[in-house]
Amino acid sequence: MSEKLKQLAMTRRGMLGATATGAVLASSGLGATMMSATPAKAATGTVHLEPGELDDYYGFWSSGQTGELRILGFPSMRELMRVPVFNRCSATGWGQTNESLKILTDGLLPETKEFLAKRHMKTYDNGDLHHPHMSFTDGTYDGRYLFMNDKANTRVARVRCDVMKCDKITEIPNAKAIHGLRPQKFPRTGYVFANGEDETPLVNDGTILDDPSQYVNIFTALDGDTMDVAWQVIVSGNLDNTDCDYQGKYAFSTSYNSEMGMTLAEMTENEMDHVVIFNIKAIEEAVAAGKFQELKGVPVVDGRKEANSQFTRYVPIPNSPHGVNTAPDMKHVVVNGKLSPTCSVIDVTKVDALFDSNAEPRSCIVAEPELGLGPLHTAFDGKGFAYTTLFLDSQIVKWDMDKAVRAFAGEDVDPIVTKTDVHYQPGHNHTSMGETKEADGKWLVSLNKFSKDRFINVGPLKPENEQILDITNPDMPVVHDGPTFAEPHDVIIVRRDIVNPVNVWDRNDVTWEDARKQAEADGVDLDWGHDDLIRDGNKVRVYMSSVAPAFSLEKFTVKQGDEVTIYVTNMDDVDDVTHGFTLGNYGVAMEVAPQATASVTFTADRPGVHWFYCQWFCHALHMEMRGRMFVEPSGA
Ligand code: CUK
Ligand code: CUA
Repeated sequence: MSEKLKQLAMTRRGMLGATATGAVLASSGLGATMMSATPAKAATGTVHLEPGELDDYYGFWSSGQTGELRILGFPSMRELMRVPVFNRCSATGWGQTNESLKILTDGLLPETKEFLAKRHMKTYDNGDLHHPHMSFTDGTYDGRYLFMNDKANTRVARVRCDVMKCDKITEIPNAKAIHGLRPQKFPRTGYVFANGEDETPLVNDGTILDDPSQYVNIFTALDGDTMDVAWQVIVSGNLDNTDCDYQGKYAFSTSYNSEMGMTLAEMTENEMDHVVIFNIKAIEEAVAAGKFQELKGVPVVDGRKEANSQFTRYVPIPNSPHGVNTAPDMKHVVVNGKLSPTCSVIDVTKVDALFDSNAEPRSCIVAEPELGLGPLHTAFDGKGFAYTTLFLDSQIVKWDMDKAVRAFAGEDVDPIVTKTDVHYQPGHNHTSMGETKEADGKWLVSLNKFSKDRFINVGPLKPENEQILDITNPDMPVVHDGPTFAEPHDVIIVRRDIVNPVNVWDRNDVTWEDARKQAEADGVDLDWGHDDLIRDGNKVRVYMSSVAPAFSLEKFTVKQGDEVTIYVTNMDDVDDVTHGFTLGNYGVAMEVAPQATASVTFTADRPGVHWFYCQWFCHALHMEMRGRMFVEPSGA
């Protein structure tokens, strides 16, 4: 074993050891005192809201392997809504209704559709959603869309902020495992940048298997307006996290596997990995000039090191960097070292020279403060301070960016301001408005991977723990613990005046365009009360409207084996009067929000009397909001 590898093995053991020790301490009841090395700090800011009070911020949370987006009121941390995206949702029928299936299937690659069809599946029903980010205009959130990745099945999704529903999902061709994702900040989004994390052959059809020398990684830019892939770049090394500048010129991606290793030892071999800088204008020019190869309908350019192109530059960064975060000063980009105790700070004004005069790649690095063990992600307060999560140390470290730059230039100053213990092992952290030029320096939330002893025991699978730190207080105290289910990686905290969802759907919404067209063809006007059954061979279309507390149809009859589509339109034009449609013992359920139309298709292969009911408590007579489907046995 090389010296380097031994050190790494030590580090890894240290990492796992910390966890195991914590668990043992927790079970002995000593965890809290033992793990909190520093005395408790006095809290000033309050996250507590009186009943009826509203939060100042929206928190948009990822949910990792749960596959959904979550909306929390912030700083109260009250969970307000779950927005199903890559997952299947029992409450809303996401993944079952025709409207959601269209969104979940339209953007799949033909080969994926074929693969799923063989498994009798229409779409994937899992996802791994790490990074939710809002669209930008001129360097700050604009309240139009949220974009998010699916690492599990290589997709990017968009959620409309007017109705808080997913409206587009695109499977990314050529790449594998979309991980890091950020929207362009300037002039607007614009592009959504997405990293492929896992290395595979460029044409991954089985002709190349265990030959990593022929593997590549792909950086993708989607058009945030259409959700089509605009272009892709082949890179050297893999890609982890990404961010971009405030000038609209460059995007930055970390690589923890510059080695292109396949085993842990190989992946962690080099002292230095890198950040890839993408030159957006150079890539756009090449694409416009037709200088690309087309692969699965997408323009792909070669930005690998050996290609010596103007598309990319590779800046060496110590040891398996992870997060990359652009500061609200619109000048500095912080690259978090992970296995190195440092963060490397890029000055974006020094990046031009890398491309224009082939300046030495590390000449854009203006600071590299040593912060502690396991720096993963950095957040900002807009006042010149940065806040980095230290995974191994279980701390948030506050540091002064200007002092870090001066120290790097040789001045004898210490950039570290203070450290606060968090519980335990933080991954991402985020500050209020912190990834925009309007960072307000009020709150920081730390997303901790382990909760151990912080909550009453719920068995071997523990929640994670999310803590809020008051960063207006120089002591940076923890003012809130909040458990959360698997497994938020990231969050954004958005001022509430930026987000303005509607209360009821617009009847003309595009979501149920297909239903509207079919109804028109069937002579049914969905915008007025209706109760129609259209038979079309063995296809039956049942149209009903709902007004609390009744469906317009009390009963309808189909034949065994019919393909039945139920369309339900909620005619209630009132805030918060959502109805539902659940068909008993048919595995059918869907949400029908005010003024919405939803539909579901199934085969009526179970004869008999089957009750349907509204599953959203909508009225004093909600229980009575039900009806019967008669299925005549075939041959009857
Ligand atoms: S990654 Cu999870 S802790 Cu997927 Cu943003 Cu860093
Ligand atoms: Cu309608 Cu319950």
